Amino acid sequence: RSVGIIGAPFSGGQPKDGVQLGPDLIRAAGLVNRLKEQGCDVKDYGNLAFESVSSDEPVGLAKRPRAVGRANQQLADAVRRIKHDGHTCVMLGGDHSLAIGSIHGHAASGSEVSVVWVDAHADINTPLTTTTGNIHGQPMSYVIHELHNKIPVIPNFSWIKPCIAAKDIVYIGLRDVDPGEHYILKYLGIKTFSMSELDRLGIAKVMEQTCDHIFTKVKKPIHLSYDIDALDPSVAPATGTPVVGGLTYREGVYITEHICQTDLLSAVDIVEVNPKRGRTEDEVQSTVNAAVDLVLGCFGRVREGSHPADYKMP
Ligand code: DIR
Ligand code: MN
Ligand code: MN
Ligand code: MN
Repeated sequence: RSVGIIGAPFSGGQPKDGVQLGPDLIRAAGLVNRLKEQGCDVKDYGNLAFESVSSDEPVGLAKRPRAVGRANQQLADAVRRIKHDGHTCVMLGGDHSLAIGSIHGHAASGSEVSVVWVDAHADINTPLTTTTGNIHGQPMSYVIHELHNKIPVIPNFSWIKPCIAAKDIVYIGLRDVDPGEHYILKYLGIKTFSMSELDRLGIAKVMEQTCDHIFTKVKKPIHLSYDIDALDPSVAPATGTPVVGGLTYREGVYITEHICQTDLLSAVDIVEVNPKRGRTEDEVQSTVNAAVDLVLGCFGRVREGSHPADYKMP
């Protein structure tokens, strides 16, 4: 498997400082070498450089729209290039507003894609339903065809063309959904596995049904957008908006193992790791290690262990 890594040290989709440190921290935990050790070809495309936007007043409710729009345009170009080079793309965030550019660039690189969104939150507010104004709570609304006529004109957002159908989306891990978001999910009939469904079914059935849902008719490449706050705060405390009652480490990793086995994984986002939200160094390391293990799970790491095809017993 060949992996292309792009770092997106961007925090403008939400108000808390520190999430821009995610990419370098995840690399410092040994991501590239550990991927190579498990047999991946890895190309690290480095970090994007985001210029600061001097005057970026809210437009309606949406905060820092110009910075978010520009950063995502840069990211979309980078992801498209990485897909063009033939890699599975790994985008290290940064906050989850970056999914706009990551999904857009992925979809622009070829065929239609399906999206598996693993998150405590649905991130499907429109700029009109948002209660916080933070664009990291809105990325899905900009890329879904069916919401196109609900999106007002926003500076630096005009390049965004909706590219995902509501039927090609599955959510896993939801437990903090705003009323407007809940309405949209029901109104569009989007497939969701909240933490209640996960409690009822178990993670194995959730993943079977996730694949059943996205594989009806043609098998589209999968975009896995993984917010680290999907994991329980006992596992991943260093994040901006932790919510109790989340995925265990094992459930979180199982999702990546199952998606890996489909052989359709085409792009992955790992977002919202924020070292400045950890109260201790242990909390930061636990969060970063979980992020690394999620990526490793996406690219063939299995907990039963493995050995190279040419292994010679001494
Ligand atoms: C909330 C929180 N739904 C919002 N969203 C978060 O700001 O729209 N997403 N934290 O990760
Ligand atoms: Mn979240
Ligand atoms: Mn399956
Ligand atoms: Mn999110």
